[in-house]
Amino acid sequence: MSIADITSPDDLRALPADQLPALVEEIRAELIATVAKQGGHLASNLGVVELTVALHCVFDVRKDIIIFDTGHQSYVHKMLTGRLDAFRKLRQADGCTGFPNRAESPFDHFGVGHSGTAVSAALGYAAARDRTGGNGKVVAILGDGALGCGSSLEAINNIAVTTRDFILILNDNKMSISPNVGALSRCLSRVISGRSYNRFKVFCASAVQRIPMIGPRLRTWISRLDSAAKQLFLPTAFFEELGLRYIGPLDGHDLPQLTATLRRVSHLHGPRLVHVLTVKGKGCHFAEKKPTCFHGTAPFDPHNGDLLQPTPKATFSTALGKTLRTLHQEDQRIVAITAGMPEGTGLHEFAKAFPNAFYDVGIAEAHAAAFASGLAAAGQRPVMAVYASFSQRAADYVFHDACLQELPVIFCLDRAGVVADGPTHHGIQDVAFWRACPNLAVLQPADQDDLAAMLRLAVTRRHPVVIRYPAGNAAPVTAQHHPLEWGKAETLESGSAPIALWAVGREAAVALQAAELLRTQGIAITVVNARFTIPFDADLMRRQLNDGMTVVTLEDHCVEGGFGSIARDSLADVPDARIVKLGWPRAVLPNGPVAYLRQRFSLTTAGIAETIHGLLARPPASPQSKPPFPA
Ligand SMILES: Cc1ncc(C[n+]2csc(CCOP(=O)(O)OP(=O)(O)O)c2C)c(N)n1
Repeated sequence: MSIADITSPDDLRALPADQLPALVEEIRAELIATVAKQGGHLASNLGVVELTVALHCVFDVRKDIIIFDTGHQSYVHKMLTGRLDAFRKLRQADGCTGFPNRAESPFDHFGVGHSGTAVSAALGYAAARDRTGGNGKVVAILGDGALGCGSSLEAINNIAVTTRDFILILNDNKMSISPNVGALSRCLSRVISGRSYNRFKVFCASAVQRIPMIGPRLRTWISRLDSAAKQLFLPTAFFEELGLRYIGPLDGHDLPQLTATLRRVSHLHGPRLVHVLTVKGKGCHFAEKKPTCFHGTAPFDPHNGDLLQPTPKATFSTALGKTLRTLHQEDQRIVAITAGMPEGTGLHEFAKAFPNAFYDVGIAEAHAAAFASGLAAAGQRPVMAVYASFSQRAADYVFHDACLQELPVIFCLDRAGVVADGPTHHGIQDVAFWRACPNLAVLQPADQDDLAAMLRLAVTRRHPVVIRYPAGNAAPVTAQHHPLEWGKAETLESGSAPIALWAVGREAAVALQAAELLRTQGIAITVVNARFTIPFDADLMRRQLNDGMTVVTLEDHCVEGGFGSIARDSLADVPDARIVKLGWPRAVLPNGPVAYLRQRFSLTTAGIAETIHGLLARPPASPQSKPPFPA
């Protein structure tokens, strides 16, 4: 039987054990072929092939609950639950999403994407089962990186007081996206010695048994010492003190042992933790060698791992890393912080150059924000870089720790905008929260030069600043920017048509293309690079509105609560003000690549030009000679 014949979890459970190794190989080949074509998460999935097969052999997802933390490692689960065809179209509009998704399959028991939610959600399932007298098993699969999330630890702290039947699988590959960090990670690495301990234990037991007369008695005595010895060699104490029975460490690539142990564990009672050791990228030479690069990847050549399209040289992430290195040389109080994303945020080179000024706190955005605030309170100049979507974890900390106390922390939010990974990862909601935070400025650069100038300006300020920018190309949008002035926008093009297109951040590149297209159609619009979202250049926009212009705001953010909303609210006193907001709807966006989504929501160059044509066809707004209310 091949993977294509597995159309439901029952097919796998019916498969004779001797056919499983071939299936495992086939799954690995499917993973490599699909991710090579569509991009996605490779190394983590290659690491959990045997584990996922074993889980599906032992547990029945029709009645048992399996919840993956973060969910980037759920591809094998998708294949084994009747979604092979959809998986082959991973992240496409008509294919699978990249994460477990309740709308996609009844076997995706909980939607995930951000780390540190699985144990809580699974515990919710277990509590509901206990309340309703059910008997299904509940299993959470947590990576060693996500174990360090505050939310995971909060949930683990709650297991033993909430339920008497819970299985936590710790998938320990010693890696987060980069090598794992923190004291817990060090505690887990004692397992290396744990393996020696297991070998030593087996050796002692058989040697002692052979000693005539006292051998058997000595053996009983030794087994009493065993649990004490285990505490020395294995990370048992930590989990057992929290009320979880520790089982392991298991070789996560030994399918028969994994299946047999999980079967035994499924019949035990009480909260239990199964510690499984896996290798990130297992079975694929380039992914094993470079697990960080192949954690999440763009399409590549499946034979050697070479990326099919070179990544743009100028990205906002590289610009951040480069500018911060220069700034740190000028002012050593400038330190950099990330939450498990040194490569993704472009801080890895900074980390290499200035290890004493760099902190990777693990997947702990909230802690990172409070930590940065503490550094700022003590006179340092912290710059914290995380992805916009994950920064939402830290929202209260930004408010409570940085904003209320007016501490000069710079929060750099990468991947701000729609991304390839779907709704859990789009960075399109955060401005709606930042706008309510006192003392907080929000800046959005159009390109790498704008970002560098913004960082330089931000480090001179005495309050918190958010600088947010998208993934990808940050090549200059203009040969020469106007010097950056606090709260001021930059007019990139002035036109005769009564339309001012205010582009936010990188949307400036799209706005300029739309202006170019309109010019070929005989329409010359004005294009403004907003630069500042809070405080934005209300004076300039007011003048344009008073001149009878229609302002079109364009942002890679949800239109509700974004720049357009801020502008409209601020200028609500301008009579007949025409501000048209372009951006993403307040909705769960469908699956699909960024280009597809832009097409679907008319945010392409052509779509924007068409909207502007529609606006020009309406009767003009009446110009105001002076503002109706005193400013
Ligand atoms: C709150 C949050 N922060 C950051 C990320 C980005 N991220 C995705 S996977 C990952 C590493 C997870 O490591 P681990 O749990 O050990 O899983 P592995 O990939 O090693 O299997 C990170 C940091 C995220 N998904 N959610």
